[in-house]
Amino acid sequence: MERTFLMIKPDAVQRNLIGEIISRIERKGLKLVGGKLMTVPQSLAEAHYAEHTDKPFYKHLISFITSAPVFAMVVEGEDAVHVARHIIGKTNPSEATPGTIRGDLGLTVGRNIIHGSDSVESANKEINLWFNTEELSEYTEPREPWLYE
Ligand code: IDP
Ligand code: MG
Repeated sequence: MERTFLMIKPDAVQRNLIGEIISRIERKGLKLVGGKLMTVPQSLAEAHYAEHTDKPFYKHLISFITSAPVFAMVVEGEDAVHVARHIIGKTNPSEATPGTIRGDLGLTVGRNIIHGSDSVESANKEINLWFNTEELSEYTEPREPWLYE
């Protein structure tokens, strides 16, 4: 089983979309193993988006992510990193396929609803950055035999 890090961004929290988004993740079959509403400290935002330091949108990105609470999550499932990115959709919501979270709920790249780790390596890094091990739960869901062979 694979784990990935997801973060519902301030725009979606302010638009009361937490329930809608978690519902899509649950219905897909991914298991929530950690979750918290939090205001992101500047240092965490900078560490999380370190790869984008040189991008023209970096300053706006950091001020947006720290501007209001986010809902950070860890989800688990087979091929979870890829599956989550797939249901999230393309970075720019105006190009994201309808049926995806960004394709259905967003309009512009600067307000694109949700973050999802882009590889197993970044997922592990981001999970460690955002969560302590005691904040993550291991449990079995009764639906699992109906999701996996
Ligand atoms: P991703 O979130 O789909 O992995 P990245 O390229 O890693 O996309 O960019 C990180 C975040 O930076 C995006 O989710 C979006 O919030 C923001 N971003 C990316 N490109 C642009 C842009 O061209 N203008 C404004 N914000 C951008
Ligand atoms: Mg990315």
